[in-house]
Amino acid sequence: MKKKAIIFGITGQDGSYLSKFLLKKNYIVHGVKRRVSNLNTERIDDIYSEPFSNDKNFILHYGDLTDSLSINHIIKKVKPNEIYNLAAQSHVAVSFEIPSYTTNTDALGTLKILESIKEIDKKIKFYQAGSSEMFGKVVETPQSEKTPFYPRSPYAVAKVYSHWITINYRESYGMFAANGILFNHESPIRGETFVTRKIVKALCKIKNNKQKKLYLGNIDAKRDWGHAEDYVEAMWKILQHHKPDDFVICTGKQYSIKTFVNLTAKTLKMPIKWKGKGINAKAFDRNNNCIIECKKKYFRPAEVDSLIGDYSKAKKILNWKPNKSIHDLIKEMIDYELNRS
Ligand code: NAP
Ligand code: F7E
Repeated sequence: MKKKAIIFGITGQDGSYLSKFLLKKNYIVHGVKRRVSNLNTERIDDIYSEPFSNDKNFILHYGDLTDSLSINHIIKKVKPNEIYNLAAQSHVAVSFEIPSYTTNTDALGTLKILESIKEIDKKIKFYQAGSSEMFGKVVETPQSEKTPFYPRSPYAVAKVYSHWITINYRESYGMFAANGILFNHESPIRGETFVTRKIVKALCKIKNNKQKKLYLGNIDAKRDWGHAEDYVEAMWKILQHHKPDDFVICTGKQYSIKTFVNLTAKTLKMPIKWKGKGINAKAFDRNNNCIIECKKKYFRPAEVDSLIGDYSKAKKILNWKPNKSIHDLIKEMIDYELNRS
């Protein structure tokens, strides 16, 4: 019998990569999408054609993490073996503007799924999409499963709740409920307002004379960036382990936003020169035109300055490691962007 999985957040970056990964593993994938006024299935539309799937293997349902009835109904109807909770208001900066909605979705949404599993069938395995943002103002470097959390945004606080409620349901009710603590992961289909996609898209346009300037926020922040394709494999491995546990997933390498800009410009063969520091930093092209500036509106009320993870537990127990480097990632993102325009 084929395994059945439900993915909440099917229309997002990870939902798309995970669907394709599970379909290749011969799963029947049920995705939960929300009703929106514009089409939101662009990232998964190609799944309906070869080599992935057909209408029998890939089934979409309307639902919303703020609506327990829809969650309950879908889980009861599908009776899945595994549930992946990837749904979230996932933008950290936006979470400062809509903290209540972010909490409702990113914290209480997780609780609603766990309650439904408890009520319907405690044998259903559950994966929670935790985040390195939970480490926030880091208390140790690099960050591992043992590092205490210090969340710095409504988003991160909500994810800490989800992390602990997942552990609580595992310990209280013997459920297979596991957390991934994933560091930033990107791809050509990353949301366009996250910094990597924003940089790649803008520099490609600037190179082709379709845009004059890119505005950024804090370019001194540092992140541990991996590729989404590698990270969805880790999600699946976490649920195949013989016992539910929590795992940090990362590359163990760190770059600043400024370095990400420089690497992208270098790959595009666009020499740039920086002048000034902090919010006054500006980048100039070979003709001395200013092509990058910083704007206050892209700075956050509280910043996470530096994240770098340690994935040795995942390597040892799950035999997982990242395959794609930041250079592979940037090259892939650029190729996708240039082919679109
Ligand atoms: P994403 O591209 O923003 O996708 C989020 C998904 O959640 C979308 O399908 C979105 O639907 C859906 N969603 C939002 N609010 C919802 C609601 N109220 N009810 C149901 N669905 C809702 O995020 P991602 O990068 O794929 O990340 C997947 C998960 O991993 C998220 O939980 C994120 O917080 C977490 N995470 C991401 C990273 C990363 O670096 N990518 C790292 C650590 C953790 P629409 O398409 O309709 O908006
Ligand atoms: O910002 C700085 C910004 O929005 C990265 C989400 O997937 O990963 C993501 O959260 C850094 C921050 O990602 C701009 O201040 C500078 O320091 O790409 P980001 P994030 O906040 O790290 C974690 C792991 C998640 O869980 C989240 O769901 O870049 N930055 N200038 C900027 N950021 C943005 N977005 N836009 C700028 O113009």
